[in-house]
Amino acid sequence: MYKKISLMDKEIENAINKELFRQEEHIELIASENYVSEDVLMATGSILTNKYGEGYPGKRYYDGCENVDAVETLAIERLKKIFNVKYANVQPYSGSTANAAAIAALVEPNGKIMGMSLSSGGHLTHGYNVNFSGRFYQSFSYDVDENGLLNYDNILKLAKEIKPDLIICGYSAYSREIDFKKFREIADEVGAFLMADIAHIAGLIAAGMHSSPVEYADVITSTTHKTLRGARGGIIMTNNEEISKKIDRWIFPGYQGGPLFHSIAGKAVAFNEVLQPFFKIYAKNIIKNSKAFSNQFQKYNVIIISGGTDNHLFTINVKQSYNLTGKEASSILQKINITVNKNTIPNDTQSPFITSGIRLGTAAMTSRGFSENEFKILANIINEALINHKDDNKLEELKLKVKELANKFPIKKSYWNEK
Ligand code: DSN
Repeated sequence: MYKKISLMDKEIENAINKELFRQEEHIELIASENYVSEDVLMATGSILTNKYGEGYPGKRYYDGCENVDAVETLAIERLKKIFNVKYANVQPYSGSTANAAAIAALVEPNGKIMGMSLSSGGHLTHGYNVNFSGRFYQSFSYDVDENGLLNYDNILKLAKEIKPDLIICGYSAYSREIDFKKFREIADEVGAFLMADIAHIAGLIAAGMHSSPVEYADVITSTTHKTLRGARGGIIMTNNEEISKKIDRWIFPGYQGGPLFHSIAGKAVAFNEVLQPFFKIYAKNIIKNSKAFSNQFQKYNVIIISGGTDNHLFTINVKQSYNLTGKEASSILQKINITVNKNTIPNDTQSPFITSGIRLGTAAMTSRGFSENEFKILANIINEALINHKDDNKLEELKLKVKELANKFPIKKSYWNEK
């Protein structure tokens, strides 16, 4: 269990401790969240936050960097080992700055990029019109087909019409395995670079539970805090030396200033955990749980986008299943201590703020020890709540069940003893 903190600043202390209580009492199903170990927390909250060190290990613009050099070098070496890559940059403050630097390393301003649309499950940084990626580049998007699946023939056809400089694969809300080899073939056919943003599935790839893009993508970006269960931030990897130099320059001095060494230390500690045998078991359980969870919903005739899941998440069409918007469904679940996020579905008629879907992920609760059985119970609770959302007594009864379940599976201090 995480501990309460004590600060001179009582207002912030109070908000943090209330958040600790919220995290413990709620069932967390946001697919991009997780519970880091106390070691990761400690490294992230360490005195490394005091240090400046623009540049890279051995080549800094400041003195006194010998210790942070050791931290950053360990982070880089561990990351290279996890994914079997030659070059890694661990400085991105977030997945978004990682993507900004990676795209800049591959495409000139106003060049053409092609990624999946937001409503099909893509990310803002893959070309959305109000994001840098849609403002500084000519952006084009592909969608999933009528079954909610990637259709590689359609993507190739579009790529031939557009002739993009860069194709982006890897998504925020796509529940099926990605065929990176097919994406490479499409990119080769139209002379484009290929970038894989594995933010969501990085932990599954690291554990060998999802195929790896390393052989196929020119550049791979990720966050470190989703299935990878590390400190919040981003990373970029490549096997191409020339591209790696451009990436380093686009991170610093291109988009960022001083590295956040406390965050890099938190990443490094998590990478060491990812390299341990227990992490493989964890990743396997995430997928097992996700399949059991979505299968249970299907027993209640709930519509899952793409018909199921191969990874840690899936999206429910709540409009068709319960006649609710995503916003309504997520607010109902919040009332009974279940946290999800509203999510657009393919060809959504609602705005991203309302949506017709909710996205559910199993990475966080698998960290707390949930197995298939608990996820089946949870599917039943969610289904009951969304059907009976006007019945306050029913919601109260379900909330008690959720609290009981959450208390039975406290947040863990460490994952090292897991078998
Ligand atoms: N915001 C993240 C997610 O929830 O998937 C992606 O960056």
